[in-house]
Amino acid sequence: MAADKVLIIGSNGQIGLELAENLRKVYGENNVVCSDVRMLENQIAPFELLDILDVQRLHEIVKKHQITQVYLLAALLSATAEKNPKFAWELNMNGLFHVLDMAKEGIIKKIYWPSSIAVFGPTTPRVHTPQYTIMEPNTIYGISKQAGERYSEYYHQKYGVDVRSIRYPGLIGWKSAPGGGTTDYAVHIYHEALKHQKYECFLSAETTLPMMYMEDAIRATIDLMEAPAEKVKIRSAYNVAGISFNPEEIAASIRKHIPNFSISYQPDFRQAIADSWPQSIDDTRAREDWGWQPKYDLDKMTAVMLENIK
Ligand code: NAD
Ligand code: AKB
Repeated sequence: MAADKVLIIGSNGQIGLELAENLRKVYGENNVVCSDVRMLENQIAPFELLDILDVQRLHEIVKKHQITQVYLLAALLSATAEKNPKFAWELNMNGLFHVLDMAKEGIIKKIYWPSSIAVFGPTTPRVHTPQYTIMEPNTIYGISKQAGERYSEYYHQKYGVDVRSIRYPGLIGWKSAPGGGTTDYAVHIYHEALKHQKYECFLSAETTLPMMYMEDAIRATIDLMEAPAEKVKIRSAYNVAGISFNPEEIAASIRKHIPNFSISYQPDFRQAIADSWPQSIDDTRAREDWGWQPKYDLDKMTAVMLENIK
């Protein structure tokens, strides 16, 4: 049987850069093709320039490299999407349709498409949010993720498409910069702590959100994609939990390494987005179905973040 060949779409973003590094270890360097609308100075190869809205170019690349699996990461995140809701809907939905349709036609075999805790909304129970619960997202990003989940499940049930997804919490890593989300503060804070020993946070002190260290998120993604199909019982998207904390708690964790670190608060429009999201997540189904378990807590993540950014 021929080896799996993977295409990452949106490979130069916060998740894509780390995912590419790890998928290259699993499938081999030449079997992971990166693609994005922008090229980096130190771009790893093989790489193709691709706008996911250009369906013809997508087909050309898939054919050229004989791609079997697609990881679709190109999207506008919550804060950026609120500034350009029409385009966010177009990018987040049409990108997914292009890839789902290729799988429906049998051109590709497997899809990974990330969802988000943004699928939940202000009427959702906020603590230990269950897999199945009230979902009334009130951001354009959350609405697009919820619609994407419904479409993914529909394509699986109706056409047998092997599509898999995780509702990521806010992701935190040191190798790449975040791309316009509400949880981005939890990355910026480490850089500012090391540079200036202070940080002005755009969320209030008590805003607790679900978060996860990037290494855990990448491991969850690859574990889900490698799991036997019969174990993947949820084809909308799985809840996964890592760490829940608020700005005051991450600041306290940083102070264990930088005692004079100070934090101040200037909440902006992102506060309303954060207030509509859960504080913690029940990920029982991911643990039961494909063995998910996080490895990082807040202090362990802080130590690794500070050490590496330094
Ligand atoms: P990011 O913004 O850092 O990266 C997105 C990448 O997509 C960028 O490199 C960008 O250049 C590229 N891109 C944009 N438009 C494109 C287009 N038309 N065609 C091809 N590429 C395009 O985002 P990320 O944080 O890496 O997120 C990736 C996915 O994971 C998104 O679907 C996002 O909603 C989801 N997600 C991320 C987080 C998080 O905390 N980072 C949490 C939940 C879900
Ligand atoms: C964002 O803040 O938009 C993302 C997410 C939780 O989906 N980090």
